[in-house]
Formats: sequence, structure tokens, C-alpha cells
Amino acid sequence: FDQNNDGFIDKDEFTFCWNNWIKIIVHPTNAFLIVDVQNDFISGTLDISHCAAQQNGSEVIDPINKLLDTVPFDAVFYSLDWHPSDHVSFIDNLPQRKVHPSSGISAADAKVYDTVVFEGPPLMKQRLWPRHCVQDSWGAELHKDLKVVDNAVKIYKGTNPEVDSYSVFWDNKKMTETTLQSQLKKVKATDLYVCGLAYDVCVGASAFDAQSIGYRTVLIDDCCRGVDVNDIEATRKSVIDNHGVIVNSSQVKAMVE
Ligand code: VGL
Ligand code: ZN
Repeated sequence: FDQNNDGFIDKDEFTFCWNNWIKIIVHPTNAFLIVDVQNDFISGTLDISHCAAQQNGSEVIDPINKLLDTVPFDAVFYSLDWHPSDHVSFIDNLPQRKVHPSSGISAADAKVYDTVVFEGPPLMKQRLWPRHCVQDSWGAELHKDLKVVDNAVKIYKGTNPEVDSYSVFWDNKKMTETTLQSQLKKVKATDLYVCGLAYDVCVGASAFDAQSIGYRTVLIDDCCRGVDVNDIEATRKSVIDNHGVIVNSSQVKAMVE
């Protein structure tokens, strides 16, 4: 695309970014996916400012609202982490579950943010989080300052108590699919702009799946906040390695128009 905004497609840029695509996209259709901008991640039970990277989730709201006000996306999706009370990822549900010895840690010693292996079959790796985004609770609501546009679609994920769901496309075991892909097909989306919380968890997993399906994937860096700086950097690297692009929100309008 026209990275320099000079009317010419930069050939090197094109080859570098989009060499994964064998068909030329005649009618680009742009969808905007806003991941999990929910109270619990901003000032609730899983406030990411208490995580290693100490980032403030509320800082994504203004730049996202500005994009919604100024960029003519063809479709807008909001995802919501939406867990039942007995969800497998909640550390306080650990006593009701069986930790496999390969965890290298006993249920009694496991702490929040640790990863354990639950008994199978099949065995299942699971990172433990504080109870968060319980269905119909305040913590699961989208932040009140986040603009919700008309005709947007909300996608709920993580509703199965037995399996976590970071990506907005599939659960972590890839057993069940949300309606996101079918709705993107309906609008013939070719390009997916992704942002939100948490950068290195649900945003990263969603971008990864979008790229595996074949969407031209654009990660909007300044509209994301995350948990761990090393994991955030790994997410960026993965998007670039898979021929996606990472931009600042100030660049998006020119890309979509
Ligand atoms: C998320 C941790 C647990 C996220 C969801 O939305 O990134 N993180 N559940
Ligand atoms: Zn969750």
C-alpha cells in the first residue's frame, strides 16, 4: 500500500507486507475488531496495570473512539470476554479441578498468572487468572467511555466453563468457533484492523488466527495495552513474521480510505 502517502505503491513494502497473498484485492473491505475493552481489564479484578508491564488499559479508549469517529470502516466488531462463574481460568476454581503432575507445581502452590496443566484426557495447559468478566457483571461490561457505533456486532467468547478462549475466532482448543468468521465473510472483509486488551493475550491470539485464515491483518499498536512486555514484543514479531503490519492509529484513516 501507499506507505509514504505519495500516490505510489512502494513495491518493496508491498512484497514485504503482502507476499502472502496470491490474489490481488480489487475491492478491499475493512473490518475493525475491538478486543475486550471491558471494565475488569481496566479497573476491575484483572486490572492489567497490576500485571508485569504495568500498562493502563484506559489509554486505549480515546484513540479507539477517534478511529470510530473518523475512519469509514465497513464493519465494526466488539468482543467481550464472557465467562461463567465456574470458568477453568479462575484461580479460585482450582480446588474444584485436578492439576496434573506435569504442571511442576501443586494446586496448593499455584499462584495467579502461573500456568498449570489440568488432568485430561486431553491434558490442558491453562494460565490462571483472577476471576474476571463474569457474565452479566459490571466487570464484563464494555467501558462506559468506549464509543459503541450503530450496527456494530458484539462477539461473546469464553462462555464454555471447561475451555478458555483468547482468540475472538476460536477457543484455545479450537473446538468451537464464534460467529466472527461467518460475519466477516458476510461483509466480504479482506482487511482486519485489530486492537484492544490485552495486547499479548486476546489481541495477539485474534491477530494470529486472522492471519492464519488469510485476512490482511493490521495491528494498531497505540490502541493496545498488555500484560507482559516480552510477550507484547513477541506478539509484534509474530504479526510481522506472518506478513501483517503494525501501525499507529494516526496512519489508519489513509489506509482505509
Ligand atoms: C484476557 C486474560 C484472561 C484478554 C482474557 O482479554 O486478553 N486476558 N482472559
Ligand atoms: Zn478471560
